[in-house]
Amino acid sequence: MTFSRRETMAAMAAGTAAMAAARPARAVPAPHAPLALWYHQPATEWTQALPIGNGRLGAMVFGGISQERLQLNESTLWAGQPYDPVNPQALTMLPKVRELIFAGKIAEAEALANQTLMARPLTQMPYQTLGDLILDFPGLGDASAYRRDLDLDKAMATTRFEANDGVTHVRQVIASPADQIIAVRLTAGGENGLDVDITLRSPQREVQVVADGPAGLLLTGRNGASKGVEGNLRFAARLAAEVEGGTTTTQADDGRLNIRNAKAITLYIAMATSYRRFDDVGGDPIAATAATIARVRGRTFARIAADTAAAHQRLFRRVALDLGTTAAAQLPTDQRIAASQTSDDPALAALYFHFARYLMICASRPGGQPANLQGLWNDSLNPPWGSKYTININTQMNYWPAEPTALGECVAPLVDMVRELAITGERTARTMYGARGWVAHHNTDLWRATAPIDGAQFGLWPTGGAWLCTHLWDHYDYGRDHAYLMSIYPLMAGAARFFLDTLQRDPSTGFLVTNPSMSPENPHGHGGTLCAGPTMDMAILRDLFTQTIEAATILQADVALVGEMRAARDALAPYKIGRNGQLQEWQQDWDADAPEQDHRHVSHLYGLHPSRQIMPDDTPTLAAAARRTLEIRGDRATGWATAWRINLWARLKDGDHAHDILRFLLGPERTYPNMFDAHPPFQIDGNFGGAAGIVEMLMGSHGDVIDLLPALPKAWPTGSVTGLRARGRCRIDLHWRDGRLDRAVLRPELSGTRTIRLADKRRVLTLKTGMPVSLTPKDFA
Ligand code: FUC
Repeated sequence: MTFSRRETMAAMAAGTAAMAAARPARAVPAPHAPLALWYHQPATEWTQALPIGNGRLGAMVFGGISQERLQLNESTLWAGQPYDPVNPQALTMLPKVRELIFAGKIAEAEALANQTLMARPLTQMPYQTLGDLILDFPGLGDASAYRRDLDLDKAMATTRFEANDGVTHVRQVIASPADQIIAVRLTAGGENGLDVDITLRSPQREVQVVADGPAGLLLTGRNGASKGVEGNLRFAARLAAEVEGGTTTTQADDGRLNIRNAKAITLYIAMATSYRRFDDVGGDPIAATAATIARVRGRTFARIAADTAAAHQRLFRRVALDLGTTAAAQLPTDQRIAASQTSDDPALAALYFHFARYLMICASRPGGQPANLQGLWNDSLNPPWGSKYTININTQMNYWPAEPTALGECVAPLVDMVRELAITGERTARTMYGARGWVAHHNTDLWRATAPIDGAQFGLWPTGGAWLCTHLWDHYDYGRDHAYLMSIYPLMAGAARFFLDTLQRDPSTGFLVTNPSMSPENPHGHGGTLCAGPTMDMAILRDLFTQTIEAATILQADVALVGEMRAARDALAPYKIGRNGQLQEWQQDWDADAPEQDHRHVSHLYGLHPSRQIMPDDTPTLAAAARRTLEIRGDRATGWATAWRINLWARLKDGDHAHDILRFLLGPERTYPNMFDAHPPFQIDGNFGGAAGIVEMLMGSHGDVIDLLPALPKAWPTGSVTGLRARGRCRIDLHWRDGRLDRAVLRPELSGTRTIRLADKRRVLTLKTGMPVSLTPKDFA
């Protein structure tokens, strides 16, 4: 695609003056592949650096000229060690707190809960940085023709510039899933060769850096304590340099490796900790990193890079998205973000979508940890909210785009985490509630802590594990793998049993409700945040019971339990519409009294999205009430909360409203120059939630119903998406023109009956495995 000079100039003028000033004299064109983030200048801040990752090892690449920094992460390097935060005192005090809540004495209940029902310690362990790899290039200063980029398709970060002597330097960085290594390739085109001084550093404890053979470094250390939980993880980072030509001197005394006059250099960085499982830190990171380095010896950077790209593309290339391209797409990524509030740049939304899929593949791979609040990337020992797993929205949001954008494999770490939470959560359920099954509250960490933390007004919410179970079910519903369903059914049944044992009959209505609980983090203006039976809990439990009943039915299991779940589900408090026409957040019509009318959480809309209990076509009265709630809450919130609103408006089929909010999300207030989501500060959920919102605008998958272009905004008149996935193993391609569907292709991998909806028309189809079906608007006449 080509653009006139006028178009390009107009797009550039929309960029900020500051950004324009940063441009070097010699402009470098955009990379050919549009699926790249790229910049004219090195990163000076972490939120300008570019992320790479293989699910376990991560690095943020700064792209400096005289000094390159790779900030390093290993996904199991958290503070602390296995610990038990369960508070046995809770069991005796629970009845009193429940009684106070039912009596409306919320402040008293909250005070008592804070004294007696909370985890010890009151805070969980943070995810932490491992440290940095620093490359100093003596003699390099100013450069021209500078460009750094992150190729989302190759999964490679590249920095390229011309030094003063005219020599072209190229630096490539990858994170290989197959070789479990970060690899760096340094080349310089001139006669003189490359000089570089290499160090590893870490802010952790007991850190030592020693020479590791003639061209290597070994950094070892131990993690820190947090809230009285002593650190007991050992970790290692091992670097090996393969130098072509030149001389290498290892200065072991100050942990430096000096290389002079090399033709090219490949660096391999292996990292590991002694973490084996949430209850086992018996691993040997020194041996593990040695084995990893030994395995890559004899391989080449080119080979490892090709394998890395192939492994990445196997997932990444499943989906293609074209929302149209304008001249703005020619600009560097930071300038596009800066200009996004006024420019016409639909390709920026597509780039954001692809970046989210890239991040998912890099942060969440089978066998590893799930994506935490910062995915895999964190430069701090004490990051915001501990960079943990907040399971009252944030972790769930991370995984919203995974199934519909054909990244079901990436959900495996989340499923594994739930398997472990069911173990720790069983003890929490028994000891603190006297209940069967298992429970997890609003947060967890590497050690799978499940007791309520941070204060009753944030943490005393028992529904986090139940919400995660809906993701277990969704993974089944998209893939329909019977053996998988058998393996997760006990987790779902365990979560359901906890609520069968702990639901309370509301004395004023007779319905079953959770108590104590809250509508996550939103004070209701009647003495605090705690309450009985918030709308969100009722909706999550409706899903949990329904899905567990369905699973039991498919597996022909647990007849007695199914009966209990049916009875409980039918006795849950129903949705209510309040005096302002809104969907009520609490059992009482307190919404208008709540001090924060624009509160970021919209928990009571869970039934509209991510769940499908409320749908404009099926439950129009509730959908109208949900719409009223959204209008009252407003469009702009923290990053993730903004992203949630996009999904909600898309479910209401208001594409233009959803797009307005998406535009705000893509702007400089909610997106950093490296495209990381700004809560602020950085939190990755908004990236994933934003991508999920784009999917919701284009395709809806609800039970056996597939909605085609349910919320297409005017801003994307012509475009296409291929490879989306609907429930029941069906792939979907969509092409549209002038705001109308042109053609849809369904590619079923399982036979079954589907209702396809296009606006208010519908068509019932019998799909056959492996037989694609092509539909045009005429098929809906
Ligand atoms: C929840 C949200 C905050 C933040 C934190 C990590 O507590 O209310 O906004 O996202 O999680």
